[in-house]
Order: sequence, then structure tokens, then C-alpha cells
Amino acid sequence: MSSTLKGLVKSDVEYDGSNLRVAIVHARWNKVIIDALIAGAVAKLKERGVQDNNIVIESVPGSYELPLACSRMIAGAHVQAASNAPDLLGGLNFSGSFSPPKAPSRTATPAPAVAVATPNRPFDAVIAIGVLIKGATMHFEYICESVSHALMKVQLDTGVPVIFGVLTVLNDDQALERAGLGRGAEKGHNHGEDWGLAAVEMGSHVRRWS
Ligand code: DLZ
Repeated sequence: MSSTLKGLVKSDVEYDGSNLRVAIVHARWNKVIIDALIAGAVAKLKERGVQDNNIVIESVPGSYELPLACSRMIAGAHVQAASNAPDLLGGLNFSGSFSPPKAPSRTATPAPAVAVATPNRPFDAVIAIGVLIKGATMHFEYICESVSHALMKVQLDTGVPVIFGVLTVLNDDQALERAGLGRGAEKGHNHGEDWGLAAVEMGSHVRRWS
């Protein structure tokens, strides 16, 4: 096996995503690059068996909005899941600023015995995708710093993996190369693919650890 000094080493395990539910929340700034990153992430989610109806995609204006969107999507899915399928929440811990899930309504559809591909199940992982390109002012530094810290806080507060799919680059070419759209002979590597794989791996780990 060849060894590389830098970059991600492929896992020996092929994680199975067939029973996972994953959200992708993306910014709309720098949309051409964003679209390629989303396509890369979705391709790898599907390759690992995540079903179409278990991939939920939402957009927000810019990267600064990503942490709140991730937080609310995680909380919202838990609340919906609680009212639709209470037993699916059995093993989950809530911490931080979560309000407790709503009590299930008496008329709710009886919960399935086994977790299956259903809308409203809690998310096993969320991928936050944004592209921040340095400009002439300090905007970039402030947004990068606050977004990265806030996304880490969301995953630690909720216990749901939040994959850091935010490119923080110095120019357009760096962004294009990291989305597999490089303008030179080398198109670069689409990091969205890594994020899709990371979501399945972390979603699987957290299920096992819960
Ligand atoms: C304002 C701004 C700037 C200058 N640059 C970017 C960027 O490169 N990538 C990105 O995702 N968003 C950018 N934004 C928008 C902010 O993230 C945010 O949407 C606005 O400040 C509104 O809160």
C-alpha cells in the first residue's frame, strides 16, 4: 500500500449508509462551486447506500447562516420524529439548549418496530457546505472563525455529527480545485466526496456509540 504524507487515508471499513438519514445544508454564495461539492457528497452518500428519501437538502444565503440552520434542522427532525415514532428516540441523549421533544399525539401513526427509510426520522449526520473566499476586508476572517466554532458547538451540543464542509480559501482557483473544477490540467479533488463518506462513517460510529 502506498503511503501519503498529506490528506485523508481511506478507511479499511466500507460503512453502510442504507439505514442512515443525512441532511445537507448549503450556502448559496459561490454557487457553481457549491453545486459541485453537493454533487460529490450526494454521489458518495448514495454509493454507501443512503437512500434518496433519506437525503434532505436545504439552502441558506451564506456560510454565516449554516450553524443555526444545522442546529434547527437537527432539533426539528428530533421533534418531528418524537411525534411520529417515539421509540426511535430511545437511545438518544439530548443536551445543551434543546427543548425536550413534544409528547407524541394520541392520533400519531403507530411507530414502526424497526428504523426504516422514513421522512422525519432524526438525522444521523448533517453536512454543512459553504465556500468562503477571502476578499479585501476582514469579513472572511470573522465568518471563517465564527462558523467553524459554531458548527463544532452544534455537533457537541446535539451529539449529531456535523461534517465541516466549508472551504476557506484565498482565491477562486483554490476553491475550484477543491471542488474538482480546476482550470488547469489537474482538475483537483472534489472534497464533497470526502464529506459524504465522513457523514456515513460518523453517522455509523455514533449509532454504535449511543
Ligand atoms: C458577506 C459574505 C461575504 C463577503 N463572503 C461570503 C463568502 O465568500 N461565502 C459565503 O458563504 N458567504 C459570504 N458572505 C455572506 C455571509 O455568509 C452572510 O450570508 C451574510 O453576512 C448575512 O448574514
